[in-house]
Amino acid sequence: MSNIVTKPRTKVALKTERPRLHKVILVNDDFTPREFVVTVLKGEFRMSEDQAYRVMMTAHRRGACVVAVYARDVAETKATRATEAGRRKGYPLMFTTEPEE
Ligand code: TYC
Repeated sequence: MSNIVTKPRTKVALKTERPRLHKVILVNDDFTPREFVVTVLKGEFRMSEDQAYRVMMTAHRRGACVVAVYARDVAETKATRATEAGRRKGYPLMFTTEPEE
């Protein structure tokens, strides 16, 4: 008879998944002036005039455009602030967020 004693060892693999980044998306509408969209993009997302104009025109032509990706709370805060900037002027300007795949 075998008298080998084996001690069970439990190994816990510590795997933490990196939190998903969230996209901020600019949604087109028919009322917000182009120049105002550019101003908001520059102010809230630290874009140059050129970058902001391109993003605004992409949303204008295609219906929506990804502005940037951030950690979830940052994306939500920026989208809310940018949407409120439009709301304060009476524009329906809209920024939304969604998780990256
Ligand atoms: N479509 C608007 C106009 O013609 C401009 C605009 C662009 C508004 C992008 C919103 O996300 C937007 N005045």
